[in-house]
Amino acid sequence: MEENKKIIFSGAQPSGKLSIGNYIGALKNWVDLQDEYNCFYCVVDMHAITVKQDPAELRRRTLETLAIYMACGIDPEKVTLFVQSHVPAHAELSWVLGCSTMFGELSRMTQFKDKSKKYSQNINAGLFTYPVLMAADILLYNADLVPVGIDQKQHIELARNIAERFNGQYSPTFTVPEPYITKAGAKIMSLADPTKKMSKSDPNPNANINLLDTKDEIIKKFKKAVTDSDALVKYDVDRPGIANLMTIYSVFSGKTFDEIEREFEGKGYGDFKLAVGEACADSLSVIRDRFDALIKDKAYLESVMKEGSEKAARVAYKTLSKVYRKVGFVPPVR
Ligand code: ATP
Ligand code: LTN
Repeated sequence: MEENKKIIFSGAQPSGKLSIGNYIGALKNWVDLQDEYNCFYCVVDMHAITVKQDPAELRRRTLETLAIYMACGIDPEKVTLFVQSHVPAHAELSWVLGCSTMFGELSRMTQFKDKSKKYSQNINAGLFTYPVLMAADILLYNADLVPVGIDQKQHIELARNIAERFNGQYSPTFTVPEPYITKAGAKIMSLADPTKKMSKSDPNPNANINLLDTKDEIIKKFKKAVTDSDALVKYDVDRPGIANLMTIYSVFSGKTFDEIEREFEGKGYGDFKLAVGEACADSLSVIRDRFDALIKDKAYLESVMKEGSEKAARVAYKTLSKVYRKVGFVPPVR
């Protein structure tokens, strides 16, 4: 670990197949930042069990998520890449931080409110304290920056409040983290309902593009994407369907909104949707090929996980033992 570089932490849940929302909002930035920062990238399996998961599927998806990170360009030689449950310090710090977090603060989290509606049969305590575990993830590594989509901004603000409160209650311990959210692509919308966030756990397969979808699937889904009836390719926030497709096209083609508007002047939505599908499929085919090779090599994935969790644990336990000392726990006699 280079001492003079700033620190980044981020993670995604292995709660489904990663979507282009996850890629554009988070993963793409993780890749772009890995040379300049000391990065910790994590598969947050402990967060995933806040909603019901099939154990065998969770196991499979955790490995797949790790392979997808690498297929997108995350280099395990440059960053610390690991699985959350392999570093028990996350759960341990979460308990302590929970005692510096107010019930009222957690009650205001919009993700909790949304997920309690969506999973009304399973409003468990973990779903409620989810943001405390997320604060522990970030604060264990004293991260300066946290690259995420805009939906996570409120959780990072809470992590900042927890850090400041703990630092004030005891003495300066944690770095107060900043969110890193890019303007373009901070919130990719569902293809089936462009007023809703694209979410990997959406039960409607036409709502999102998975990073491992085939070219055919991708083109078909874009063809069905919900837009308005204007048939005019022009960026306008009040036309969320077309604005969303333009954002996606811009990310995958590298073209600006002006260039896109000129390219489709006088053409209809049919041509435009096909172009978006092709640009997206071309970019994702590289990721898919790399993924196919990586997922076959279980020994390699296991060696990455092992090395990553050892590296992460060294940093994490340094922070945790400082925290235990500050709150007044008697050190164990060894
Ligand atoms: P779930 O559907 O299980 O809640 P999710 O698709 O919302 O999952 P997460 O694992 O919670 O994904 O998020 C991983 C990262 O991807 C986070 O940084 C999150 O902000 C970002 N992200 C998720 N969905 C989008 C989206 N539609 N647009 C931009 N960023 C997104
Ligand atoms: N809560 C995030 C996933 C997540 C995360 C983190 C992101 C868990 N721990 C730490 C950034 C930093 C989500 O639902 N998208």
